[in-house]
Amino acid sequence: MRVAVVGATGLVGTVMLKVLAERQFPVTELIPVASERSVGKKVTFNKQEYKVVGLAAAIAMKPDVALFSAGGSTSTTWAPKFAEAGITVIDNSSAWRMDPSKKLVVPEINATALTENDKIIANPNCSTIQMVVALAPLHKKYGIKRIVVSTYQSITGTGVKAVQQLENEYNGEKGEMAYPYPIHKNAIPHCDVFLDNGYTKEEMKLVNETQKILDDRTIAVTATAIRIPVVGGHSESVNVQFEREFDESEVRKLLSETPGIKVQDNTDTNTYPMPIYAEGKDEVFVGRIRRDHSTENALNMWIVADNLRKGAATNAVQIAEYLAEHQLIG
Ligand code: 2RA
Repeated sequence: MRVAVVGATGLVGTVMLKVLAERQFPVTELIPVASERSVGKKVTFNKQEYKVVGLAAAIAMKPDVALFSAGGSTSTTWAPKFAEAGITVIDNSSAWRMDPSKKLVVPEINATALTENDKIIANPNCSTIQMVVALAPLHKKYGIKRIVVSTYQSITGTGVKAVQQLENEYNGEKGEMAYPYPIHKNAIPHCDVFLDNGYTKEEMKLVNETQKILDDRTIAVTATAIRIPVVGGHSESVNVQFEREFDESEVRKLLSETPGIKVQDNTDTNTYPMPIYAEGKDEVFVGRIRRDHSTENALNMWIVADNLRKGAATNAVQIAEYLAEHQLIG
């Protein structure tokens, strides 16, 4: 399979290359793609060096599939050009996620909806992916009525500049700021930009994308997204209320038996998910599972995942794997 990675020199693009190699995706030709200023740079894939090419050159090389993680404006302009050339695009930006004609896919939940006609497929936002992976089996069994989520997000979600800011602050050095405030020893209740409704784009992604992926606009969602000085992954405190009664042991069993979920939950041994241990893994880790006694049919849980892997690169590669396995690409 000829595979293009658009944004190959960025944080997520680099992880996409790593995951493609780790999962032995059948790459016969790798086409690393980046902006004109990066053309000619070299990236390593499967112990081989490849030269970065520009977007137009990549189309001419006729990849079977293109994994995009190069920002919304690049996806808006170039995903249609790749698609028109017959190349299937899996886009990690927010550009196409809420487009009614595009599918927003978490393979464990809704990959079966994909057909050969889907030439631009949207990869959901990282904080959405880990939440819906944990909640989808519970929604199927008990029907979700309402979700209240607070996220504690890794600075890697912002990019290299944020990681550098934390390092500088930790070392007492001055440098470029990715955030309006210090991130070291701080928590910033501001991920992405504020909208007129007082929420941030990140918070509204949790609302809108969750409803689209679970295909249920009646699910009420409210979110607060917080940035914390962590690099291993995003953590989320989720309160979920169901339409129907549930049994806690049945919830644990259901989650434990769901592919992609690892339940880490034992207060006797202080066992619960933490980003420092989730880093570099592809599972969605769930713990602190406990009934919310303040209202009916409600549950609290703590959900952690590596936002660069299952939250972005691995989910995109898993979509490509599904397409390849079902002869929808290649
Ligand atoms: C963030 N989810 O964490 C957003 C984009 N990756 O900043």
